[in-house]
Amino acid sequence: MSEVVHIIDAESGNLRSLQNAIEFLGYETKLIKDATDPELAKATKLFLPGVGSYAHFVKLLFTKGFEKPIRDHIAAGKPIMGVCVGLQALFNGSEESPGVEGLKYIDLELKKFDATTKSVPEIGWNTLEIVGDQSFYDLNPNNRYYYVHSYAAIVTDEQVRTLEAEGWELALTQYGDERFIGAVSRDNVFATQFHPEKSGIAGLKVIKAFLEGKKHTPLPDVIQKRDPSNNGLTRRIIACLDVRTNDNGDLVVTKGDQYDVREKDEQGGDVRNLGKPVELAQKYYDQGADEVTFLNITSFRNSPIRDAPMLEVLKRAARTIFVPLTVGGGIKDVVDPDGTKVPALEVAGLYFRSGADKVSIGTDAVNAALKYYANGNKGDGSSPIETISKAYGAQAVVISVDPKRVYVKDPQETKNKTIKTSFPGPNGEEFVWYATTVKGGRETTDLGAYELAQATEALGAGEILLNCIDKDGSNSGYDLELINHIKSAVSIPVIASSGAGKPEHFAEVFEKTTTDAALGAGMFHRNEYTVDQVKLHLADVGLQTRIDREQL
Ligand code: 1PR
Repeated sequence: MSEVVHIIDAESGNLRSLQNAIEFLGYETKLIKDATDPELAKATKLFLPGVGSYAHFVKLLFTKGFEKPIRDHIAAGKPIMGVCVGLQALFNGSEESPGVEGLKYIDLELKKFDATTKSVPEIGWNTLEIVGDQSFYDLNPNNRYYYVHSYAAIVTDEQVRTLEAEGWELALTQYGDERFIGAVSRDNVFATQFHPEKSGIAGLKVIKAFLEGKKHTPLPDVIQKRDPSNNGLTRRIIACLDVRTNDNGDLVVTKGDQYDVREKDEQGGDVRNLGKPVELAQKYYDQGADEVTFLNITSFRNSPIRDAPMLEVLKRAARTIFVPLTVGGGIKDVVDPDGTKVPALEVAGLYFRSGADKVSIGTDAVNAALKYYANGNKGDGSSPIETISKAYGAQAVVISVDPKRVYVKDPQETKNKTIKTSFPGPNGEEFVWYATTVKGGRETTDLGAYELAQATEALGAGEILLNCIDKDGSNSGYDLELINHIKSAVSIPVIASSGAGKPEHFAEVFEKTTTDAALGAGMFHRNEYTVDQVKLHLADVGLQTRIDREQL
């Protein structure tokens, strides 16, 4: 019988991915939801994962009575591993939640990253530097690990020396010009700010080393020099799967031209079928995709119950794919066919519990932004962006924007922000704004994409997935003007999407814009290029990417 590993479940977020990673390594997992569960005292190896806001998580630990059993576990010398906000809980407190005290094992406060020079949250793959002459728990400074957070234990040299003197082993991570604790350990306590369960094989090795009690490992013979470009993050490549039911009722990956996913009439007019969602997702993970996104493109017609196949897709994909998974389509308040109201927070919860790390909101984000402006540039707390972000953290809420170019002769013709375009309109118009659309491009609104991005950031979104209907499926490269336009609107990360047709287009978007990630769909589905070919090309032109060379 396999050994059971216990995970504290303060009900603050998705633990499915961590369970999947531990189970993939051959262990059984048991979630502990109740601090009085006798199994908790008997647990040998304990995980303390946390996502979302610091106050939310730490308060749950205290109110649900987990503080004492955690302290008893640590005092008994039994191994415990904190992940993300689980690491943060070991500190005194956080600037995020003034007055909320942490477990105070590490005498330091967490601070917010400076968003004036870089995107915040930090979302992406960063390295770490081990302080001292040996590594701990298989952390490898040549590997990349997945981070997603706005607050961190930002440290000075002096604080590092003090913590070392107190017996803490440290691995430090640099994001832009700020350096923070990426991993920390002392005696039986170990914690990582990054998500090992979302860091490919490199991350699984860290979990494995913890579970096997393999504390100290030699550092690699050669430690690659850190490349400070792009604030230390690799160029993030995302594979996107537009999923829908075809005319035979099967769930397929499809791909449109400017959002039209049906073959031409003379070819039968069927929904284009490019493969099975889980198989393709696995293929792209194996090829080195840094993230996989599933968009249920006709979800606005369905109820969450009838969306069950998408939940199943996620559950299956999350079992063997250890990079972040995003799911979009139908994240909104819905009414089931039997009349039951299901709030968006619950719909999102279904996806998180099935293994999604982020949800992406399209149509309903436009509704929320319109309401925000009508309400004097304020949210009222009721939009799905606000409710999901409050419960699961801003990093879990992606806004999927489906914009279309609108040409004008004079910026005065619209209340939306325009740009002077290098590609004038059909009548020589020199200015353009981007109209947002809803319901998969079927309806166009008079809200600009720039305005949508700003409103949704203010409401608590953590990332923008920036599509472009004019470019979708065109293989002609990204709309660089649109990407720069939206990047100038927000400080949250932006994912460039629509138009990628060859590896050179990825290089172009990273070189000519400050996009935080680039997404491709059709060129991968049609087997024209693989994700690793894109990464090889980026490496050739001097853009760093993540390559997971580890083996378990
Ligand atoms: O409005 O919250 O229910 O979400 C619906 C989601 O489905 C939105 O994220 C919306 O972008 C997406 N969607 C709806 N209809 C379509 C369609 O194609 N008919 N697809 C659609 C969006 C855009 C990208 C695509 C890139 C890259 N597809 O996901 O993968 O454009 O393509 P390329 O690299 O081949 O050019 P809601």
